[in-house]
Amino acid sequence: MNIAYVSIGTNMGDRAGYLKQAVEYLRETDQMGSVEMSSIYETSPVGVTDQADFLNMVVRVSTSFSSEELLVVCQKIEQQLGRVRTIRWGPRTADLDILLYNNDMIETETLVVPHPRMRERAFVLIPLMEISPELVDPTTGRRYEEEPALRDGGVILWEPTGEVE
Ligand code: GSY
Repeated sequence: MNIAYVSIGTNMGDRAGYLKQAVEYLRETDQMGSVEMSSIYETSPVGVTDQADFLNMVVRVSTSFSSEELLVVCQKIEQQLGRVRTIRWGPRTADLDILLYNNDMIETETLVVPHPRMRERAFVLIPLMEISPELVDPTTGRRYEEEPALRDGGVILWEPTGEVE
């Protein structure tokens, strides 16, 4: 089995509902083993800042899918949750980004892993460190726990883990 980490974010409509449904879809997918969730955090928007606050979480999945197959699964779930790509960096019903896939470094036309911006994003690092504080970035060899962005503001615990079922 492979171990992958996926970041899920939403800032439209029933935000908690979209997160719960995304986790449910992952759990229902064939070739997906365990799906372990972080808590849910409310986070200030990064990039385009003039938009609604997000809810963010990270899940750790065990899967027999390849990284490219997992990407297709994530994109399908985004579509099932009604995502329409309009403004880049703009509001969205659900965004599923593969952060890590085993200890692999992947660079294809469709997928870059580790996610190229994850080390700069507190809304990714905080839930990621909640699940797996020991993780080391395969490109830098540094522990994510040491990343300065981990101490950026704008990330508030919204619903502790265990309450999403
Ligand atoms: O890359 C994910 C989408 N996204 C987010 C997000 O999920 N959370 C926050 N806080 N800001 C974001 N900006 C973008 S784009």
